Amino acid sequence: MSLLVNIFGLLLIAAIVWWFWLAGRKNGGEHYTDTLEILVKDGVYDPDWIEVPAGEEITLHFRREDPSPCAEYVVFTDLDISKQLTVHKVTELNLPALQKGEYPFTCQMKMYRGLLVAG
Ligand SMILES: [Cu+2]
Repeated sequence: MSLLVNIFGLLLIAAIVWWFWLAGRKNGGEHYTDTLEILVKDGVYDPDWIEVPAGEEITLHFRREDPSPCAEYVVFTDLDISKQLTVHKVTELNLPALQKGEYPFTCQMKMYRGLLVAG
């Protein structure tokens, strides 16, 4: 009996992990367009998971609505690119053509976190 309970428990955990993983990807993921705006507010980038085309120069648009210094810069550590964001304005950030892969972006203290997925 307890074995059955354990198996059921494991299956339940697996189902929950699976569901959250899928749901997270679905909610967070957004396809890049040249009009996509990334909202910078309340400690999160929205969207915080963006699919972008590899091998093309792209321009990201950050709309910063958080006046706190925390949100002032967006930093792409792997690309050695950072940009100061203006409050209540849209700041454009040009990126070079990317190879396939994942490129995290953060504020300078790494409290805001997002991910570009080039593919
Ligand atoms: Cu910060």
